[in-house]
Amino acid sequence: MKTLSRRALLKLAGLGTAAGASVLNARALTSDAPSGHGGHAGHVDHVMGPVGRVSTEAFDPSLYLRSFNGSALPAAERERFYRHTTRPDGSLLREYRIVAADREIEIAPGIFFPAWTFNGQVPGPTLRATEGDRVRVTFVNQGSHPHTIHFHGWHPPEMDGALPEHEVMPGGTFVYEFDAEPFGLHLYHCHAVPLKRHLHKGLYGVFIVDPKTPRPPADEMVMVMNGFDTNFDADNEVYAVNTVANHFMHEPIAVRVGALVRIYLVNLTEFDLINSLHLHGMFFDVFRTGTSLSRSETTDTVMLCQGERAILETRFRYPGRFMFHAHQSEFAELGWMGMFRAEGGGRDT
Ligand SMILES: [Cu+2]
Repeated sequence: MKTLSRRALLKLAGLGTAAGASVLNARALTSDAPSGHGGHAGHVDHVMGPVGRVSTEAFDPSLYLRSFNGSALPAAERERFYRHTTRPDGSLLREYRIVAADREIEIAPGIFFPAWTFNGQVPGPTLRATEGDRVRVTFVNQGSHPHTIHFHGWHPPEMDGALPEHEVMPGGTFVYEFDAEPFGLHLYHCHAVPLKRHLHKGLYGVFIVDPKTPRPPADEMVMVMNGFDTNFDADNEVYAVNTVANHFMHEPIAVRVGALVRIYLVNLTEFDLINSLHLHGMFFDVFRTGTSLSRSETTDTVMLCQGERAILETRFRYPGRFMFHAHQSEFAELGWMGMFRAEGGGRDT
């Protein structure tokens, strides 16, 4: 692919977000992009409207959204990844198999990124346990570089996956084992050096620890805010929630009016100091890091630092379409934008 600066991509992406359609046009990245001459004097070169779609065969952000412990996988595939057994005290032993592998992924129409993945996907699968469960993760490194898994949460130092002696060489295996605590919304990621490279290449995922007394039933979903540095200049050219730019503009998230919606929001964007989520037409309760059952604040925009996360809860009051996006306009224009579609409770649109 032609080398592409962030500014050039921003220019080519089509800056008209008023129509709710930001664009990442693969054709515009090549030298035969439309020139923008004639009748458009003074305008930057750009093409308006969504062009092309990313294949969801290898990774479907909509399936990832509501997949916990591989619940969206075919049974046989899920068995290879996850199983649990009950322990004498009633808690569970949860066993996972996570494999690091190099894989090219499509992040916007025609834009491929040479990712490093956990189980072939970015983000890696969402792990979910209840406080007090035992977690055992067999990590296999089939990638081309040394990797680790560093979990956020309580664990002994030898399980931290962060020191040079913790690195698992290509072809190697390591078993991480610890008790799931505290309850909250956590993450896991590779901690090999250089850290920012290993992180932004895609080696990260979400780790949810539920309180022993569960949160109220809700329509639950995971959103990982991420970005991709396609030309390796330590600056992101593509932003998304759940990896594929603008995916949820094309495939709005269906929710029910009046139902409790719970979003597990994690910021795994590298190179930018902060990221944010803004939801149109409504407010939500924020539970920062998910470590308390009392809300931290009620707002319509939450800002998270790198590695920071928050549980968001809300109920849609009106049927119809509601946009959500980074409130950093540049991120939104480069792919971090999506839509809810609320149905029921009155007039559907
Ligand atoms: Cu790594």
